Amino acid sequence: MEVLVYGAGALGSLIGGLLARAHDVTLVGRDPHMRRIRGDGLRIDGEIEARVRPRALTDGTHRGADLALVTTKAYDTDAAARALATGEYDAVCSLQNGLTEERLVAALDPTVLAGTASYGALLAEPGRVTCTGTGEVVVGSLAGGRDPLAERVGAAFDEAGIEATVAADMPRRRYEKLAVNAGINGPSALARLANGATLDGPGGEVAREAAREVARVARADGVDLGGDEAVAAVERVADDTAANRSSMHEDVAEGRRTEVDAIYGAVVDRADRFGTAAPTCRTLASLIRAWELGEGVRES
Ligand code: KPL
Repeated sequence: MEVLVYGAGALGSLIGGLLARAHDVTLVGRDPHMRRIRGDGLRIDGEIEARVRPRALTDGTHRGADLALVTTKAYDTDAAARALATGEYDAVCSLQNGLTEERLVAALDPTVLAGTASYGALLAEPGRVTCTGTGEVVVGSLAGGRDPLAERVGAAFDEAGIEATVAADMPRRRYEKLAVNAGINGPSALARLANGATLDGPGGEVAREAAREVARVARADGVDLGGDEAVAAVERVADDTAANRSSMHEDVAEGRRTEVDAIYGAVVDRADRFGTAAPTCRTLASLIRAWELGEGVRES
């Protein structure tokens, strides 16, 4: 299968590099990462030299592929959609944080699938990726139910030795992942704590309450996700990734823009639309946006 990974930072490069064991993979990302891959190849954990084709984001239009995986930061989704619209794809699958798929659907013709990848990845230096946690990939139809394209994408991951689940209950899983991100990312970034310590300390109640609010929004949206289930998912992921920093913690530590809009903004917008209360997520959204404004990485 021909696969294009759009937004190949740490996670996209890791997934793309692993997929290259069985598929023809093009990575689209930023220099100097792409330049180094062009010169010396992509190394995963210092060992595997993955056979991928690197392209810089600025290299122009894309011819297309069987599958496009979107792994950009959530705030780059519209730019990703504009770039992907110049090529032809059978399917586009998001592996991003936050509820980004609707933006891809609005801008693209091909079927958009939802996905999650519970791998940990770090860009040790340009061209060098470290896998900090092996997980699984889940793909499925945005509307839920069985989808032949999702089955094809799942089989492509399997062929490359990546454990993949093709889920018929993707709407519930998307909200569960949103609950995990809402529970862990904001509190860990504001308290500058690793994921495990965030849940164990005073921020733990904020994290659990944020997850309960996401579950309430999910139910208002017709998706069956219980508050206790959402809290259990947050606790499980915090436990599995106890020593890691969340992506929002990393962003704040590096003085970068965060994914606040695609995570807390999405919860608050939906809560307003469905008439549900989400005071904890609203407060977290305000605090993180205030930090971004103060840092000069946000315009308004
Ligand atoms: O997705 C994550 C992130 O850091 O963005 C995890 C580790 C699951 C925490 O929410």
